[in-house]
Amino acid sequence: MTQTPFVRSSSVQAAFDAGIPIVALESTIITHGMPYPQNLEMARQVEATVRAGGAEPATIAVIDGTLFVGLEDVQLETLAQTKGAAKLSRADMAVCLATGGTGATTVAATMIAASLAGISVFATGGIGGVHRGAEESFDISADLQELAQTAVTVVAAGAKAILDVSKTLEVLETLGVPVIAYGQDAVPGFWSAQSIHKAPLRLNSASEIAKAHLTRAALGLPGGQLIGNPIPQDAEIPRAEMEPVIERALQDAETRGIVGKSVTPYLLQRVFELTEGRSLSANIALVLNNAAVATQIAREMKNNQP
Ligand code: PSU
Ligand code: MN
Repeated sequence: MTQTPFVRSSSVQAAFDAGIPIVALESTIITHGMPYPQNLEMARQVEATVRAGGAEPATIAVIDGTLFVGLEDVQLETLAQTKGAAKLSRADMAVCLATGGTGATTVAATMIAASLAGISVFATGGIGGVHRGAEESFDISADLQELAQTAVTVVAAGAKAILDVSKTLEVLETLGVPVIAYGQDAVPGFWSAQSIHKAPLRLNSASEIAKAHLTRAALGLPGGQLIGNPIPQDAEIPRAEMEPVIERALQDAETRGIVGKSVTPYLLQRVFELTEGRSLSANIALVLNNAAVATQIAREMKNNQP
């Protein structure tokens, strides 16, 4: 085994050495969250957004037993077309590495890799959370525990609206995770900017978010922050329109006996079908918006570092 359990791409290593801010990006959204070829277009656009904002993107994935922090374009292209990639969370990453496997990292696994590689800011679409009916299924994403223990600021458009958002917020509060809405009072509703859930915290600038991250570290508090960044209004699908679609997708998942890791990918795919692709356009728009905000935070983090 090499000294570090991960490999930085040459451009991520160069940025790291030069003190250029880096934004981590996940790969489950590529392999399990969106269909090909839109997934590849999205992944490339997200990287371009980060670069345009003056930071270096680091898309994270396990390929043939190596944990890559930063992918070459050809690796991104291959991954986007890989059918059998595993979906890696905290529980699965070591086994995948030890057996030479290939897998995409969820929010939880991406946070772990980012933290190992010295990256403090990460942009995704929406985090995993407490599923509806969790009182029966016990299905609660490992993303929540990860936010409680790994010091990475995660920029998302809220928890995915397929979840039980109230319960997700309760668990995050119990775990001591700051849930910060960016520039508005409500927790963003993923496909819609607003929601019925008031955010526990609100900040209005990237600089305040960066300072809050550094202050948590100074206080010796483990864990990260969840930033709820609303989807741009011209790209949103109103909540009233999405809710019946989500209900239908949930029913279909139950009828088909979908459980465990497959639940989120199934629901996203079903919502895509039921909205005739509109959910995908919204999802891409919100990810790009999150990448732009994460880039600003990463830059502020560098400016404010002791
Ligand atoms: N954001 C998206 N689409 C996705 C995801 C996030 O817009 O597919 C992925 C993330 O990798 C997140 C995962 O960690 O969905 C949640 O999966 P689960 O509910 O099984 O924990
Ligand atoms: Mn789950």
